[in-house]
Amino acid sequence: MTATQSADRQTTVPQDIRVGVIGVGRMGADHVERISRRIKGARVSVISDYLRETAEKVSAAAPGSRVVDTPEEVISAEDVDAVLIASPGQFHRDQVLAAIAAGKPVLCEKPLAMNPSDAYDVVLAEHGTGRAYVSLGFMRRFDAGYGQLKDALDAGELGAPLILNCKHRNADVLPGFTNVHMVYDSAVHEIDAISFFLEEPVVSVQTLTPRSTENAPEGLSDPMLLLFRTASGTLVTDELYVNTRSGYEVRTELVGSQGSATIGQESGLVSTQLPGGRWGGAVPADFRPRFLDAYDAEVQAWIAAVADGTNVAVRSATAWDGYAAAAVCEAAEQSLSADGAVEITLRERPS
Ligand code: ISE
Repeated sequence: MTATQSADRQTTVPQDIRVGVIGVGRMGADHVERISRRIKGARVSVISDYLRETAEKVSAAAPGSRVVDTPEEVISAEDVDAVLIASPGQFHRDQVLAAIAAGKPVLCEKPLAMNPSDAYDVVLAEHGTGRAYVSLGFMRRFDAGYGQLKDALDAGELGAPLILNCKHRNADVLPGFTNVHMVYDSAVHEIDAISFFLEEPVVSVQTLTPRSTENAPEGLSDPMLLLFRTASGTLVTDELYVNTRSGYEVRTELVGSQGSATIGQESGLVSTQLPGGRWGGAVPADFRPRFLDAYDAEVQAWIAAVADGTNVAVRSATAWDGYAAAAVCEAAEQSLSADGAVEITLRERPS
């Protein structure tokens, strides 16, 4: 949306923000359905996917949307006010840069880029415009439990944070998932959680690989343990296990000097009716049902920020967060073949 369009909106009846969506695989299709059915103040206007057939199918369920052939056409379309990117990570840098150049707010699924240098290009490009354009899809920032833990920390209820323990388990992952994805696709959520909860940089990371599960494909180190140290000396553990074959579990425990708090142990319905007299409840199959409310809240907050011209919601991850996460991911990846911890030095943060 241009500045004039934004000013017009304040004097005329509010119109829906027209969102162009790039990439409608698993996550992109989920966002199209969210914007079409659950989000207020927005609609999907233009869609592209490298599989045209997939785009057509998703568009058919999004009233008023049309399909174009390329991401560039989505970004430049007259009927697109804001861009949502859910293509594979290696395309994010160029697509986000194109959205910034077109003066359109963009919500990009994580990661921002596959290396810190590419991510820093985005930080500089956005900074050069003098405006905020980039929101990053770290949806956990909008999860109710994450919000409660953050509020407790900020209110000083737990004292000084000493240790943050994270567990991240997936039933399975998509074919072709490698150690690089393990870091840039999965651990990146906990890396952003460090920025969100502790608001300080990570200065070193060590990646440890125990014996792998027989469920993992050849060459994948699963589980994987990452150990981070922050600038003030807080330690963070991240236990990743992405082929459990059971369900989706994300747990976070903050050990503070005045008390500890745990989130992510939602049990939902616990039943004693299971065969054999056992008791149990349901574990979500993957991250979409588990974080449905968080995704909805994230996209709704983004649309509200686009509508009011600020473009980036208050709790959202920014381009800088994406750069900082990429720098830590690179070090975590290097640590896979290094002896011990790898140090991280961030580049200058533009004021
Ligand atoms: C996936 O891309 C996600 O973002 C999920 O939240 C995460 O749990 C999973 O490990 C990733 O592959």
